[in-house]
Amino acid sequence: MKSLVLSLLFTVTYISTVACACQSGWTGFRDSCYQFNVDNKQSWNDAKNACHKEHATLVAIETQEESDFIADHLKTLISSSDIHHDSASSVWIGGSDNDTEGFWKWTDINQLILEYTNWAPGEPDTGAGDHDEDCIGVVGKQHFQWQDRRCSESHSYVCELINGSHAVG
Ligand SMILES: [Ca+2]
Ligand SMILES: [Ca+2]
Repeated sequence: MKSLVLSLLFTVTYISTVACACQSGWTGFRDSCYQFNVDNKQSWNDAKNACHKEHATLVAIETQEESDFIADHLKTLISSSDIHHDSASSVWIGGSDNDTEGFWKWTDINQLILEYTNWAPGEPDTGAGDHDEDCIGVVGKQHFQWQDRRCSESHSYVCELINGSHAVG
């Protein structure tokens, strides 16, 4: 009887862990679910609003592991012919210095970008002096490291649902 209870307990625990997966169209990593919108190109603001409609945020990349996960996933989704072109392989993430020039922030979670950064060499360069590159994109040609870019450019984007795996399960 005791072993039956234990095995039931194990089964219930196992099923509830598996059932707490991401919604269809989203991919789980750690405590978040991610939606990779590579065929839908938007300005940075429109991309952010599109994530909000999904009750999610424009992705905040806070660790090297999360960065590797996203880069690896994007490599499988973006065609190799596009990967060498800035405009074809750029993907918006949730960082900007819209509020205060030079202070980069994960806007949706209102957190200054301090501990982890992954700028491409020479970035951020604020657009060669005209100070209007206020939004962060990752660029395939540069191994999905970060560039500051003009927010009005249309690019693919990644949404993140923090604790999404728990919310669904
Ligand atoms: Ca994150
Ligand atoms: Ca730049």
